[in-house]
Parts: sequence; structure tokens; C-alpha cells
Amino acid sequence: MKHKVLLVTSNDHKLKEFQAMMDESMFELISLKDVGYTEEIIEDQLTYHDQAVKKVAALIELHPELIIIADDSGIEIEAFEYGPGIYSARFKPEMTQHERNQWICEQCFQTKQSHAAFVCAIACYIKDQPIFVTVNRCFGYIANEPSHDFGFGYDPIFAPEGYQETFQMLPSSIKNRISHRALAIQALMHYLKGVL
Ligand code: ITT
Repeated sequence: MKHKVLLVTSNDHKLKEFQAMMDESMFELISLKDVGYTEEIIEDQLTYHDQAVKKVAALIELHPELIIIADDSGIEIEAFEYGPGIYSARFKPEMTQHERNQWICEQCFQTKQSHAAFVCAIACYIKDQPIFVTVNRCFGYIANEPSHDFGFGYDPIFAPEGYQETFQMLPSSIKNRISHRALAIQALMHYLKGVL
């Protein structure tokens, strides 16, 4: 029998990546839409860890029998003293994602401070277990210019260590093997297979 896993996210790109990386033979991934949850979960925590736990905790009382997971992620960039980090979803809100990406590239190029890391925390609730959390980083650098004006968030400007191409240009099979989220999902799978 497959275990139902509720993913607490309103980000369709994240949902797609989880769908591609979770072991389908063991788990059936369901989304907030599937359980009809539409409330906004305020992002006011100071760490990826605590924010991921907060997202999971918002759903526990409603669905105590489900496995519940959430992702809190962001990008850390040398030119911004390793911000915006936990504020990545709300960084420079007056700009479109494309303008923001272009501007970040310019700042990194001008200051020659282009080291960066993508970060992903995943929290997981299973009834009668302590909440599991893993926080993983994928290191790399900011490209001199965005690879395209579309894609998932900061993917058009981040190239992982050892690659010339950005995550947006690389095949998803590579991103899904080496990314911050891939590393966190690998740790999650290890935990789930051990505890179930
Ligand atoms: P949920 O909270 O509903 O899951 P969100 O988009 O608000 O969705 P976060 O608060 O975790 O998610 O914000 C993380 C932001 O960092 C996200 O909106 C993207 O802009 C960026 N981000 C995280 N992972 C990324 C990835 O793999 N590729 C590109 N951008 C990413």
C-alpha cells in the first residue's frame, strides 16, 4: 500500500520537483489543492528550519493521519552578504522575477562577488514521531546574465559548482540529482524508509 504524503506548498515548481524525486512506488504525493486548503501561512520565522516546521504544523490538526511535508528554501548570494536567504520569495518586490534576476547578475558582476548557494529545508510530520527536519545546500555561483526570462525563480541565474550552465539550462535530471532540494529529498527518503 502506498503512503499518502501531503506537500504543503503553493509553489507549482516545487510540487513538480517533489513529484519527480519522491519514490513513486512507495508514496502518493498529494497537494494543498487536493485537501482544499487555501489559507496563507505567514512566513515570519527566522530560519529555513523553523519556517518549514511552521508550514507542516499548520496542517497537522486538520490531517493528523497523513504524512505531511513542507519545503522552505532560498538563495544566498555573496554580493548581498549571503542574503536574501529566507527572504528570497519577497526580495525586491517592486521588480518582476526577470528584472530581479537581471539586477542580481549586474550587482554580482560589478562587485565580483558571485559565490552563491541554494538552500532547502524540508520538515516532515508522521503521527507519534518527532518532527524530522533536514537543511541542505547546493553551492555554485551567479551567472553574468540570466539564461532566459522564464523558469523557476532564481534558476536562470544560478550555476551549480562544476557546471557552466544555469539550473534553468541544465536538464531537469541533473538538477534533480544535485540540487538543494534533491539533497533534502534524498535525506527525507532515507528517514521515511527507516521509520515506516
Ligand atoms: P511555499 O512557501 O508555498 O512552498 P514559496 O515560493 O513561497 O512557496 P519559499 O517561501 O520557500 O517558497 O521561497 C523560496 C523562494 O526561493 C521561491 O519562491 C523561489 O523564488 C526561490 N527558490 C527556491 N528554490 C528554488 C529553486 O530550486 N529554483 C529557483 N528558485 C528557487
